[in-house]
Amino acid sequence: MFNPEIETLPHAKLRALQNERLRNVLERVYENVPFYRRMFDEQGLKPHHIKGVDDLEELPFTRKQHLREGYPFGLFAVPQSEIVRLHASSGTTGKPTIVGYTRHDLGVFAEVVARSMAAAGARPGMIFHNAYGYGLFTGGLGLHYGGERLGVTVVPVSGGMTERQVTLIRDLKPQVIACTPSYAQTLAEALTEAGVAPEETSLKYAILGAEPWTEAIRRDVEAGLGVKATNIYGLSEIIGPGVSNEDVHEQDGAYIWEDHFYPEIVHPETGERLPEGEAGVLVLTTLTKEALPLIRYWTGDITTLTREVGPSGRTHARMGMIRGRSDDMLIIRGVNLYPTQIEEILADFPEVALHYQLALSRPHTLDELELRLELTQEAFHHLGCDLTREESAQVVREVCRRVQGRIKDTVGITARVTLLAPGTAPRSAGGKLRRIVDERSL
Ligand code: ADP
Ligand code: K
Repeated sequence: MFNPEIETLPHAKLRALQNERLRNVLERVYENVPFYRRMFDEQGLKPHHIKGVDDLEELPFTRKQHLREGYPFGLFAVPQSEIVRLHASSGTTGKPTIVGYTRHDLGVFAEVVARSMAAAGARPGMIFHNAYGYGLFTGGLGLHYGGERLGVTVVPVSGGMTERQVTLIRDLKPQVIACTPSYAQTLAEALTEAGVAPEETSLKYAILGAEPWTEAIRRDVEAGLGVKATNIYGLSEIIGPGVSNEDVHEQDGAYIWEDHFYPEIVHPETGERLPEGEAGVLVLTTLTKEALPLIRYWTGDITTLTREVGPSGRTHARMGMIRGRSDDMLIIRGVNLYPTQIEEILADFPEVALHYQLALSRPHTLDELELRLELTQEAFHHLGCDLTREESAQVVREVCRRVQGRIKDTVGITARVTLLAPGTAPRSAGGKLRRIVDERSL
């Protein structure tokens, strides 16, 4: 364990620590974040009315939409001069969600990732191949500084360029790797193709997250890379990856580092707290964040929670694998995508009708996105009557290319775009166009 004292803190002490930290964070958001002051005022409450985590139910949820309304820094609780780093994740529309960290927050981030990596099997002195994306995403830098804190040798590979990754794995002989589960499958195949058998790789531990996965994928990665794989979970709004991680000897629920993040599971429709073990939406409250403290943040991720002490002796709550989403957010190669982002882009293309179909498949190990669009009647008529066949084919290609470019530029995902005649996208029996066709079998 990276921090045995905290990770095994008896329940009563952990609860007392959480309550004290919660009261502190509520005072701070009331003083410094107009959104939260309004929220308390509207409930007729003052921060001191909430004595501890059991009283949290009296407060409403904070949602992605509130971050969007305050874009970019509206929910920050400290002046910009105290922010030492920004990251971003997908917003529901063209603007991303911006998150910020004080120096203290970055210390917490490194600490919880170090705990996560240690739980995953990493030890000081090991070599760590970090194939999470660097940049505005929290993944790359999050694992990077957590790795440094733990004391591993970090190789900041980032995502992509699979051949180079294979070379680095063969030559540098890392014991630990972090990436998305689907990319781990891709790497396993590339290693096999390069003539490296799973039992010959130096790799021992894989830390996988950023997208949903299953026990079947775990078996596949473990066999393909010759590793033990654990689930790392997190989201930028709360801190990034490292909100929770499984223990490599248990592989039975990811420990949520509860001295920093207080979890609840609530009913996706009523918002009521659910009894332990029932599946619902994970709601998280940050207990120590300075720059962007969030109270009862609605993650949208569906899972279960247990507070039973784990076999490792850790007392923190454990969450199951993510089973789905309460909203229509899609995750494509670890990158979040909201259909509303696509709608906003399409609004700029008058040739294209507003009903579209997003088709997702995983023909091999990685996700593919196809966007099926229909021409408007008017555009279709124009192409058919005013232009030659060749000219209209040219126009269609051009529109597809521009839509693809805009998606790539705003969301960072390469989509295959097809443009169809009006009314010809495949519809269900009732004649309704299914907007999302997700054919990835997880
Ligand atoms: P990250 O880079 O950690 O994926 P984002 O903020 O971009 O952070 O995305 C967070 C979302 O990604 C989560 O709300 C969840 O839907 C998904 N996610 C992250 N980790 C996992 C995981 N281990 N299993 C399933 N989904 C995950
Ligand atoms: K993600």
